[in-house]
Amino acid sequence: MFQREHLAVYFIMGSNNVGDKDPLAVLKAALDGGITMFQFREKGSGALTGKDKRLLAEKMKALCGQYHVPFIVNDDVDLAIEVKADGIHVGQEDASIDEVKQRCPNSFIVGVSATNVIEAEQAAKAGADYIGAGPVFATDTKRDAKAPIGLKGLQQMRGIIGDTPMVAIGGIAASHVSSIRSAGADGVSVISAISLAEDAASAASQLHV
Ligand code: TZP
Ligand code: MG
Repeated sequence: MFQREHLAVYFIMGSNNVGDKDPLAVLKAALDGGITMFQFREKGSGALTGKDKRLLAEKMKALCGQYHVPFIVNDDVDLAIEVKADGIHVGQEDASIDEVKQRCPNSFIVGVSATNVIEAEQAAKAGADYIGAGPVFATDTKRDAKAPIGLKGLQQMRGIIGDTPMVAIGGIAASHVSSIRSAGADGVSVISAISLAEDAASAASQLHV
């Protein structure tokens, strides 16, 4: 059962977010450091496809399972169903919430990205389990990221979505966590703050409030 507490420290990663490191080793360290949810986001240059992508997803899912941490797949509804993920995360250009809910098991956690209050309100009304709000700050990790919404943008989204769980994303470091929480987010989602850290376990633990 999904709870907003799962959003506290939400790690997102694909095989091209870890430099020379082994993505499974980075994920294991992040789990040891106490991440509360994980999203497999395999996209961009050099991203795995087909069987290689599926094999990595299966290994990551098994690892997350050992820690009772939900395993979410970004975008790829077929893969999410195939590997029996715990959920799916879709962006505004991906499959609609209706389609996702129709195709996936009832138990699936469905997350939706929102870059402004209109998208956030629509996602909440359509029954998203959580909203990924951002980018809050500038990021080098996502090339086509929209303009940063800042803490003010987060506050505005919280005002419009009521109780819907919301996690902040984009350029987030440990020093931002308390102000992000104060702006109404239930947690932080990060890629590089953990995936490129020298010590991923320690980086993950520092993202807790
Ligand atoms: N969506 C909005 S910003 C972003 C995504 C996937 C990238 C976040 O990466 P980082 O390294 O935590 O800024
Ligand atoms: Mg997407």
